[in-house]
Amino acid sequence: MPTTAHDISSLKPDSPAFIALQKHHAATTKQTLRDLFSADSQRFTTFSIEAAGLFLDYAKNTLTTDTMSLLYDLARERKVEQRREAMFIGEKINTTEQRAVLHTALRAPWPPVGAPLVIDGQDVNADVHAVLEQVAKFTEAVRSESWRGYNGKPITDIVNIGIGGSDLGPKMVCQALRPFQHARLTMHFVSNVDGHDLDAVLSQVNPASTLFVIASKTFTTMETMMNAHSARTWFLQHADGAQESDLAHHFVAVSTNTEGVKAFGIDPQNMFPFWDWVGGRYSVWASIGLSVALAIGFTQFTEFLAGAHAMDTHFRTAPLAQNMPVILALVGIWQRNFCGSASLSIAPYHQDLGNFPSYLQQLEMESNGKRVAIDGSPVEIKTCPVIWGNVGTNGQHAYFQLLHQGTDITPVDFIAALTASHHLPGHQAALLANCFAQSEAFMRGKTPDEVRAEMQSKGLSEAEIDALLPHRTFPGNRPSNTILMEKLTPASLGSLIALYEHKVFVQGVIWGINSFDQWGVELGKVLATHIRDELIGQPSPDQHDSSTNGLIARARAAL
Ligand code: G6Q
Repeated sequence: MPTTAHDISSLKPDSPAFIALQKHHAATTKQTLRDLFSADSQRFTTFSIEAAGLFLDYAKNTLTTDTMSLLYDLARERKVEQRREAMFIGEKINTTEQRAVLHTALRAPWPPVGAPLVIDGQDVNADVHAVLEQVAKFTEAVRSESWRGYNGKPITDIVNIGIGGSDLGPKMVCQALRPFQHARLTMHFVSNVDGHDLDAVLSQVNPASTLFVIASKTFTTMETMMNAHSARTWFLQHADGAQESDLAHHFVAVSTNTEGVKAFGIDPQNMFPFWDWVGGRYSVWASIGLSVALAIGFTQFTEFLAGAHAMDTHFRTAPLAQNMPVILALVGIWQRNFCGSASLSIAPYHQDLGNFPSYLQQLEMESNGKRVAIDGSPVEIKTCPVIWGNVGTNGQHAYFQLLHQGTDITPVDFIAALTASHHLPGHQAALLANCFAQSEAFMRGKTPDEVRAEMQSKGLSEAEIDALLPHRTFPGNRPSNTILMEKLTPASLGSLIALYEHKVFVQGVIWGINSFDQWGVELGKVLATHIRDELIGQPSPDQHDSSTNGLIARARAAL
């Protein structure tokens, strides 16, 4: 049975499952990864799982089968299975906004299997299908050149204007699926209110063959509206002889706000709607994915959705102990709440996943960066760690030093595709070798004895060895997960994103927080408005401290 969201309090340190895990941690803290691997030749088999086209190896974490079974007890105590079902059937689990959370419905097959999903009297599956048809028609028209610019030129450049959830998803996915992209189309993404962002793109494109996709759930976000208005003005100034009516060939909108879209001057026929039950950071599957569908075509877009759906089905049906998102989440809980890790580094060993760490940064930190539980009580344990990272091998030549020898232990998620999308000989083996070598080195480290023997074999004197020994020793015992896919395709990417979405969900349930609101982001949306008015109008020094007043004064003198 699903639970109602209201009865969810925060995870308390005196919960029986939490106490059992604490005791277990205290009793096993001396265990090292080296010991665990030496003691069990089957460790890789025991602590790995395959699902929906992905393979997860979590053997390089300081945990045992006892740890996992205590973590499954915790998941059961926190009613993960019931809450999971509550999400899938459309209960309003986003309680602070009274909304259902149904990104899974965006990738459900059509026609729907089983009973229709009805939210507030609306058939969700039918709505989703209708918008997907609209997306299919439009993307086909642009790609086949039947949709053209105002003077008959085919579209060559697509500029997605949006920020946060209306930018990070489509940008990350378009980059990741670069090899699947239409040869004629170049994708651009503008998000920052800093005019340098839009300016850099406008300087590269021809207005007559450019399509602007204004992506904003609310259609009120300051950055997006300012960029959209500037793009509109630029178009009218730079497209030879273009009239207001020509804008219809070059501006389309993705939004839930029909009135706002109309007020901007975009015909609602050129608007791709979505719904308030789709959170911004979960919206790449909805019409916010329009830029993705334009880039890779609708058929491959449906493969992307199908990949996510395969992970949804696995997540919804697999028992806890055979459930990849649940396991990834629980390993994260172990690292965060028992081993004390404050951050998680994401290391995709795939250049096309370059934007994946910042995508995950929003997904995890905006969802689970919370300090009160669903019932309003303060949480008493740590919630979301800091998420950060960059592609391998680049990170190895920069911050991996800290991961190997720094004073904090930072778990790493390595992500790699076994097969490359290019044909350059040698590169893929070198890339994967680096990926596996790093996780092995984090796990094993290098003992003083090993370092001494190594230096002795190189003929260093004992004095030199003694001086260098502490610097060249690696403590090891540093945890990591490795996620592998056969190849980075629309389907495997869909599955990968859904894996992390569900991981975030499970962790939110365990901590007892609402993963689907974002009051901190909402705060940011209003904070700057007053100061902007003061920068360009009358200052109000009595509203601020001396530092803020000083900064405002300096900017006023320059603007
Ligand atoms: C995502 C957040 C946030 C949002 C942006 C853009 O979950 O709510 O990142 O996506 O602030 O909002 P709009 O799409 O409304 O412009």
